[in-house]
Amino acid sequence: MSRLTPKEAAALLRQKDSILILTHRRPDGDTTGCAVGLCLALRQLGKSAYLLKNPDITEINAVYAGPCWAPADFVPDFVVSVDIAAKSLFFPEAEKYFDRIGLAVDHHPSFEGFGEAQCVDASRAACGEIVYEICRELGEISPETALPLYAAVATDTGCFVYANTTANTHRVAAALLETGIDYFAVNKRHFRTKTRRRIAVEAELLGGAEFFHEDRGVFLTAPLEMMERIGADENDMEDISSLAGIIEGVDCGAVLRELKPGKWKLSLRTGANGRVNATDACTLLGGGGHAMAAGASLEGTLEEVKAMVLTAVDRVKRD
Ligand SMILES: [Mn+2]
Repeated sequence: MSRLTPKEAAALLRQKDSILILTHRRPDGDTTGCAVGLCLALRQLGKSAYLLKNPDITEINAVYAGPCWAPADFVPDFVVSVDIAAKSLFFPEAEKYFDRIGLAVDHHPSFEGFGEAQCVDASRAACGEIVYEICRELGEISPETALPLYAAVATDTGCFVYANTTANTHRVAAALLETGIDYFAVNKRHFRTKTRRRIAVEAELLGGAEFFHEDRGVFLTAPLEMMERIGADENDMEDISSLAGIIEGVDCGAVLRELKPGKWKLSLRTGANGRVNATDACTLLGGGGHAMAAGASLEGTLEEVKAMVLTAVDRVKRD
């Protein structure tokens, strides 16, 4: 096991061919953009590189991945994971590669430390910032590579507004813009467009907000019944966890989504004041993530999972 800089990671990749890139379960813009960007940069060197087909991909991210999905008979010689922090985040078809990860690239403080080589930097807002550096070492970044990498960096920072955004995030974005990509279209699609079903979901979540900790904490809940009533699907739920953070005075937003009957996904978003460390709270619940953004999987009725979340948050909160 070795820790590599982006430059060393690029040198390792130069020695490899027939490369399979893995994204995480319920893929977001960061894991998808990283995988596609890296795949195209490797192909530019004449290598054979593919993404393992992720069955959970949503329409908004699928547009980037189109040319990269591996054919069913692809046999990789080297496997790379991007933006995957934990074994539990490997989707079922990816699990068989867990013990074969040659290079793990990630930016989560809770990264579990798998992979023969690792290129991990928890100071990066998006894994896309690290993959950008790797791609830059591999050669000149083409607009085709830059576009998914821009989507990675933009989406993990909520279009450069979340507290994880740094000067480096902007430097990476600037370098990607200079390749001539249509970033306006990316940003319009990800941040300035909502389906009517999405607007109905947001209205339900905000209308049903339940406050705790003297209005500094809030539960926003999306039970299956509500999703079915509205006709909302995965495509209408992209980045729904950021919704709690827009409520004035809230520094602990818990978004609970029922994925299957009695099985919930908690997304915890907390404030820059450090009152609640989201990773500490989610670790108590068997999950993990970043200090201000973490998650966990929970089982029970809505009332039961809310009680579990409240207990965990109470244990880690500082006043
Ligand atoms: Mn990420």
